[in-house]
Amino acid sequence: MEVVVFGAGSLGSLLGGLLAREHRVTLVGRDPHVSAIRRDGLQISGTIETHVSPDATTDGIGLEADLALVTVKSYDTDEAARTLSTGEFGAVCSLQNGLGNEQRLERELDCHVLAGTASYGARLMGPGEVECTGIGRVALGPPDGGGSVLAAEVGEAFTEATVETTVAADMPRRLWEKCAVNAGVNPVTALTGTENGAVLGEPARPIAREAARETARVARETGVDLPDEAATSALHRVVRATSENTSSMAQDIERGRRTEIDAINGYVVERAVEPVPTNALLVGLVKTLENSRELR
Ligand code: KPL
Repeated sequence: MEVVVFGAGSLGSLLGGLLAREHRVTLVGRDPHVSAIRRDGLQISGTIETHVSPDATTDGIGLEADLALVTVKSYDTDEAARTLSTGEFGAVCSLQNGLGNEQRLERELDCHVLAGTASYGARLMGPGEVECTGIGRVALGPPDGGGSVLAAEVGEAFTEATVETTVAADMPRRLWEKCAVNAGVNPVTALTGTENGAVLGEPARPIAREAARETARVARETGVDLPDEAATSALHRVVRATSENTSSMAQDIERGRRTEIDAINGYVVERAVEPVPTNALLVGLVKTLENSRELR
């Protein structure tokens, strides 16, 4: 299968690199990472050790492939969609944080859009090198749920490349569950400069749990069956498995970058019918921090 990975940051580079063991992959990213990959290939270290030589480019215009994986930050989705619309793809699959990404891709693209979640841990170590900090799982399927031949084909291609993959008929529930976890972990760790594990201790725990419960309530308001208990258990399970990791939002703040708060807690606030005070407070605090550091 020919695969374009649009957004060769940490997760995009890791998954693109793993897929390159079996498929023809083009990574779309920024220099100096792209130049290093073109020159020396991509080194994957950590839990998985391998060296691969995918194509790499900084120019995403006019590309063609069976599949485009979108791994850009959620606030770059509209621009990614416009760039991808200049090319030709059999399918596009979002593997991004937050909610609403697939709908924004669908607005610009006339090919099938799939939704996905990825729990692989990845960290960019330097140009041309990405560390796998934990083998996770990719789940993918139609954004509105149900099955599709296309999702099955993409799932098979991932599995052939030994990427742990589930083809899922319940992507709406999975996306909201992941959002509930991120809504609890990401802003709390970003605001306090702590690792994920801090969220299970006092006094952070009830704040994160309440953010996850509110997210589950909004999921139900939009017709997705996500009980509070499922959201809080997912929060605890993921935090226990990633307790020493720095969340993506905490990394963004640490590195002086804008966060994905709008697509996570901000999306929850926007879609809520009943008040969601914990999510609203977390959005306000993270945006205040971003504004004070001129990150927006
Ligand atoms: O998805 C994550 C993130 O950091 O964005 C979690 C699951 C919280 C792992 O760090």
